[in-house]
Amino acid sequence: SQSCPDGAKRRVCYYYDRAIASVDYGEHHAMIPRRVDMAHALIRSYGLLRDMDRLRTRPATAEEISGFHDGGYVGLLQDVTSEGFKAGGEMTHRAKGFNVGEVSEDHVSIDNPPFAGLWDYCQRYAGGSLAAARALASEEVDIAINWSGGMHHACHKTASGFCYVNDIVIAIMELLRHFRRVLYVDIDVHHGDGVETAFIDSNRVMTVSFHQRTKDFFPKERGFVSHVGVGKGQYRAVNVPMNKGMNDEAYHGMFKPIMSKVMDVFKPEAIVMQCGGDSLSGDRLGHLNLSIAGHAQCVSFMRSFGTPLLLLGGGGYTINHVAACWCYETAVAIGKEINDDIPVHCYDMYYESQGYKLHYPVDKKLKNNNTDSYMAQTKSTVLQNLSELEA
Ligand code: V1S
Ligand code: CA
Ligand code: ZN
Repeated sequence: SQSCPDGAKRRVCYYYDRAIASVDYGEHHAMIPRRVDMAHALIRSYGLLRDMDRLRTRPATAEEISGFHDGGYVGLLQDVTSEGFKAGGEMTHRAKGFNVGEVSEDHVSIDNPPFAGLWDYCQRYAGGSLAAARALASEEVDIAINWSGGMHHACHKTASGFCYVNDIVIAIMELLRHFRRVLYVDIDVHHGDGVETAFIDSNRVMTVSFHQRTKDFFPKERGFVSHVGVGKGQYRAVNVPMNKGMNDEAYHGMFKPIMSKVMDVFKPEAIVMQCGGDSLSGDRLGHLNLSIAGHAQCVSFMRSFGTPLLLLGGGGYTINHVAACWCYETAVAIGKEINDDIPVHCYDMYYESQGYKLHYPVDKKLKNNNTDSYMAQTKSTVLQNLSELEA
């Protein structure tokens, strides 16, 4: 039976491409695209596919991707697939300028490695987000989902933070053809820098990022509360920096009042939400302490406004946690309650450490380093900035 807190059902469409499951960033890389396949397997075994339309589409073309990205950079991404990556050769030199394959200080791990099938991967996840945006613009659906999208760090001519093509910017540009104002909300533990930069001076896109902002945390020097946008975009970039250990209660003490005010002053006609699962408790890279229910409350809160909603993935490095989270959020989008017991399915062994339950416990020993006064100060500054947009 379908039920949901605001009493209204939503028409949901869902994009999934199994070719993404076999994408491999390299042996020790943190990003494991198979987590999207795990989420899909869970979604299917809970029977949720019956409640959504499947969005079948083609990969995004070079032309569509060049709507945001530099032509030379798009050419490089295509060549990584066709020629392979020749270490020490001309290709290495060319790729470095675009931040693909740059060797880090530790000389071991690379954030944006070149790998076989890279261009195909980018085309597929960007194609999903573009098709999702078009489905929302057609007004045939209320919510569109692409868990393989959400690559918020990619810039005009550079890869960054595991992201090569910024499917979010491409989807927002498509939405802007049909909607006057688009709101972007980013609950990934990292700052949504690529999206913020792309629309920094726009009065038609408001970007809001909640993120961990601690010394040296990626991306450095981004996402301060004082970064509010420029020119016509002034006060339309919103940043909510957080310290380690943020729990559900504290997070929602910020998220709900800030997002209510954003909805009030900006009045978006469409919402794009990046649901990175690295803000969950126990993530391998992030240090916040959200439960799956707390993370999903952000989705249900944004859903409750009844504005066309695009849900995207993003980070998430403890793969059983992120797969469980995106499955639960799919159920929230549909408006269906699902059982806490993980059904028997092809990936069920991954959930042994969480007792085969969807909802795993948060870290009770992790201290919340966000003091009441820090929270009050941050919230008050953000709300004050937003008041500048009041008519
Ligand atoms: N934090 C972090 C982190 N960990 C890694 C990493 C780990 C293992 C590898 F094999 C390769 C890389 N890189 C980083 C960060 C980038 C985080 C990107 C998050 C992406 C997202 O979740 O927001 C959206 C999908 N990079 C850095 O901190 C840069 C370095 C400064 C340190 C790490 N080394 C690997 C590169 C340079
Ligand atoms: Ca964020
Ligand atoms: Zn992240």
